[in-house]
Amino acid sequence: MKQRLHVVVTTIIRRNVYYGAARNLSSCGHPKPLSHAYSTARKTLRTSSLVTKSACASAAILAGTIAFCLINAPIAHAEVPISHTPERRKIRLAEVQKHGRDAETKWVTRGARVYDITDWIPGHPGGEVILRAVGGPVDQYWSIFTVHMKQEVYDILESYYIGDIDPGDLVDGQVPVEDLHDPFENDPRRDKRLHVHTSRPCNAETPTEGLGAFVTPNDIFYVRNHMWVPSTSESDHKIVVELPDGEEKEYSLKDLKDNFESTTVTATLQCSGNRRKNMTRESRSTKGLQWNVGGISTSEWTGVRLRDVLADAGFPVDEYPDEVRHAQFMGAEAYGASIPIDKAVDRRGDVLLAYEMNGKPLPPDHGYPLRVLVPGTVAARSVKWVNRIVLSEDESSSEWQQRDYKCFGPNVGGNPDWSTAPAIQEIPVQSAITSLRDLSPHSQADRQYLRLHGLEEDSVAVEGYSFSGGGRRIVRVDVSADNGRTWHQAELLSDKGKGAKAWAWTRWRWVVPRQQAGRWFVVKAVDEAYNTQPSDYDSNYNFRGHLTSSWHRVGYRPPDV
Ligand code: HEM
Ligand SMILES: Nc1nc2c(c(=O)[nH]1)N[C@H]1C(S)=C(S)[C@@H](COP(=O)(O)O)O[C@H]1N2
Ligand SMILES: [Mo]
Repeated sequence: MKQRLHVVVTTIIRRNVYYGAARNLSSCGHPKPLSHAYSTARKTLRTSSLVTKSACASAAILAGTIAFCLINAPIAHAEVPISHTPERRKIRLAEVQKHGRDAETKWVTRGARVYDITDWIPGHPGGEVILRAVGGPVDQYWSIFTVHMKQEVYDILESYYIGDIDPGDLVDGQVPVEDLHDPFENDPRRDKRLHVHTSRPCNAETPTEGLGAFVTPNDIFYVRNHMWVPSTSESDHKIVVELPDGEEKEYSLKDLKDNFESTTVTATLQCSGNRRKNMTRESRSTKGLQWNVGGISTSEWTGVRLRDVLADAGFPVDEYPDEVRHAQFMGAEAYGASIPIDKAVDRRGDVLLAYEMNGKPLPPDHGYPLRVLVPGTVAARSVKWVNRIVLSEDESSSEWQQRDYKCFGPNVGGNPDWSTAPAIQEIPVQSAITSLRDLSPHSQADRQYLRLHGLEEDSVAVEGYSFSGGGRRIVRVDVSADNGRTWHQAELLSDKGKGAKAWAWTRWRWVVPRQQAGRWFVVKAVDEAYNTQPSDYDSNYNFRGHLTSSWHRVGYRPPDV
């Protein structure tokens, strides 16, 4: 209840103090209106959150009430005389460009209008990433960060209006394409074998050949980017650890490599959207990228233990106060997420600040030069290009922690109360068929393979992966050649991964005489807690298609003979 209250009140504060109070101040002609209100409200919240929950709630109620009064009070300055509003002046694009990152006053454009957002920047809820847009248009960024596409945000921007772009600089009323800064300019070239869903930002599946190997080759490891690949380098990259009392400690990559023991962990990462396409096909439409079975890959990750770094930064990793509950991670391009503190400091949790994949520096798409690796947890928490860690009572405030990567009941529509479901962390047991292959005793290679399995007739070789969250081992994989009427146990391959628990997938295979093969092959796995996968999709449906893990079915047609 208190938690609910906290969230509700926080929302009131955001809405009213941030927007309302700020807007009122701005209409009085206050010089530092919005960012001021924003930062004050955010600081109050942050500090109060570490006192006690009830104190926080009262502080929040008070602030919310003040804000409510403010927003509902008659606005004394509502009728600002026309002469007080800034002149509508014509501004050349070349002049806008001079007000970039290094300029004293920073401008942006939206459509054909120009804004001086200098005062807004320090309080921007999305942080410093806003600087990417200054000196040019925000339009292309806002179409990536769609959280801006609403009246409240347009109103904030309008309060910084200073003039219009000179029509001579526009083509069809728009800023010409060559003057738009390309957010994706730093994205790398990618392997052609990846199955691409979107390229800007890049979202691409591991092809079948990658799903067949225990360790996925780096260049065909699936890619899931919400935005662009930020430009970072090993020599410049820094990571800041912020302790609960606000104290900060900074590390360069060299500091990490020189001063901490390096560790290697074999871990599978699975996107919570893996197999979403299966849910859409077998139940109904889901919102999100339609991943098939390739939103999952495995690597040998090398890095330093997060636990060791937190201890070095002064955090008592074995005996910390109950109020510290989450480790938040920020990525250099603005992505963010958090994990429970217990996982972050668990001796056997193997959470790493990783700088290598399969013995090579992380590729740009996978977080170069540094990413978090949270084994056994949904991949959305393994933040790439990580540059800040905050230990806090609260989860990350990012939309990927608060308003996405959560599951709801099959009946819940597309506009849920996000605060009512927990953020996905450990993931459920999963398995999929990645290949069906006909074997014939007439082929010499097949004949040898068949003999290994005690068979001499035409057969089908079935292969795939199985995996469970939390380091839970796979203990059994059940397979069926007749759509689940009769079952057999697949052979589990005994690949050895590194790490304290079973963080990597278990590959399996099965060879079955073709005579027994019906229309559908099916697989389901069982983990060491005897968790297993749901048989149907309807009962497990959620509108975002997260954590699709129902029995995987693949159609089969015998070859024409
Ligand atoms: C130029 C004027 C801008 C204004 C007035 C503005 C305003 C805002 C506001 C009000 C929010 C909070 C929205 C909410 O939570 O409901 C927000 C969030 C955010 N903004 Fe901006 N923004 C601007 C530019 C940008 C640009 C150019 C970028 C990226 C290049 C950006 C990135 C973000 C991100 C990543 C978040 C949200 C992060 C999260 O949910 O954790 N913003 N912005
Ligand atoms: N900084 C950052 N970290 C991120 C993401 C991102 O977009 N930006 N995507 C997350 C999601 S949803 C997934 S599934 C994994 C994908 O990691 P990969 O691209 O290395 O496979 O990264 C996670 N970490
Ligand atoms: Mo993901």
